[in-house]
Amino acid sequence: MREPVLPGASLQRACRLLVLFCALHLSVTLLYYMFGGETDYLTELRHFQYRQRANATLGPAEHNATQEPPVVTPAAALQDCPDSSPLLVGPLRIEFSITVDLEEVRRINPNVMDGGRYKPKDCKALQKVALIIPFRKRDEHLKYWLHYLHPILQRQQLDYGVYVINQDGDSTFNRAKLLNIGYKEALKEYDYNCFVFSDVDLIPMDDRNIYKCYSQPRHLSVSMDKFGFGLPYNQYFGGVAALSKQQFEKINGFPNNFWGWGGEDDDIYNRIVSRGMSISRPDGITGKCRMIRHDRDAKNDPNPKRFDLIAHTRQTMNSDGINSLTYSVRSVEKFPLYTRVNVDVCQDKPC
Ligand code: UDH
Ligand code: NGS
Repeated sequence: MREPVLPGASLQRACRLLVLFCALHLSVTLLYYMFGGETDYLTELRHFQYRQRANATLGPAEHNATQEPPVVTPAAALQDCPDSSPLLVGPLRIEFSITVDLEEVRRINPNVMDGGRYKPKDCKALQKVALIIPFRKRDEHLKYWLHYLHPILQRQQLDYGVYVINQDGDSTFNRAKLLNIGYKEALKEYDYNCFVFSDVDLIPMDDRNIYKCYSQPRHLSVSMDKFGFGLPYNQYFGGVAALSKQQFEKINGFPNNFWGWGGEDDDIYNRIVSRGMSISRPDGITGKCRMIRHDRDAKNDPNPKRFDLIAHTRQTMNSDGINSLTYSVRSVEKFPLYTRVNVDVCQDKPC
């Protein structure tokens, strides 16, 4: 005889089946998540969130839909600046009829820090450059230099500092010795690896003429207006030049014994060549620059000994240079756009 089917028993069986089905569904879903079965939607959402974060840290020109998830960059680990700065504009209009107000120069260069220091905010500069200017009583020229050079150097994305080395007193001017002093004094402040030595009255006419160092010593003022936009002679190394720390040390720096005008730049050229290096230069268009016209300065007459001195560079350069430099610093002044180092160059007297 068949047992009667009770309504309570079939309900119980149906419930057991439902619980079994739910458990099965739960375990399949769990396995799917654990072993990579993310839905396309979830993957898309995650990538979208990455892109949102990436775009928030980039400039408008750098937005790129195919970009990889970004690495969040702390200030200390910025990416290197590009080899060629995207901020360069090329040829520049340079004129000396305008009046320069240093307060205004300061206002339009808000990122230049005290003492004339600057470094890019959103990338790590490729070089740390000290700009060294030999100086005495050329304040009007210095205003033009600061007015034109600060914006250029920032567009070149350099980590830089400006050092005006002022020869105190009325001794005979000594350009090369002031440049040596600038090298030493700048290194006391920061770990510079490149040194650009610039006359105060020379302004580049193209910001693609980068004020940085190259694999060979670099001559930057290669196409001056006063020479009809060319070189006065092939070995000319005057005006503006860049040497890395290693290049400068390799030639024992510059001579200290050229008192008065002329020849010290030829001596530097001789040093470079005698140490097996060559001169690197920009092309004649990129290297165009203007000089501020001026009269000969007091206490800087042509040095009658200069021809004899440059005939003996190879013999003198080992004992005359950065290794024999003596001077005394009278004061170091921090101005908003430059650091001024006042020095006694100790002509005819021990320091
Ligand atoms: N310098 C000074 N003060 C001086 C002398 C020179 O600041 O009293 C600096 C300044 O940075 C200058 C550089 O040293 O740009 C070179 O000076 P220089 O006199 O050797 O060279 P420059 O080409 O003049 O400026 C050469 C003589 C110009 C005579 C012009 C006659 N028309
Ligand atoms: C050469 C000088 C260099 C000088 C160059 C340009 O004759 O020091 O002229 O001078 N060498 C000697 O005198 C040995 S400039 O026209 O800029 O005054 O830089």
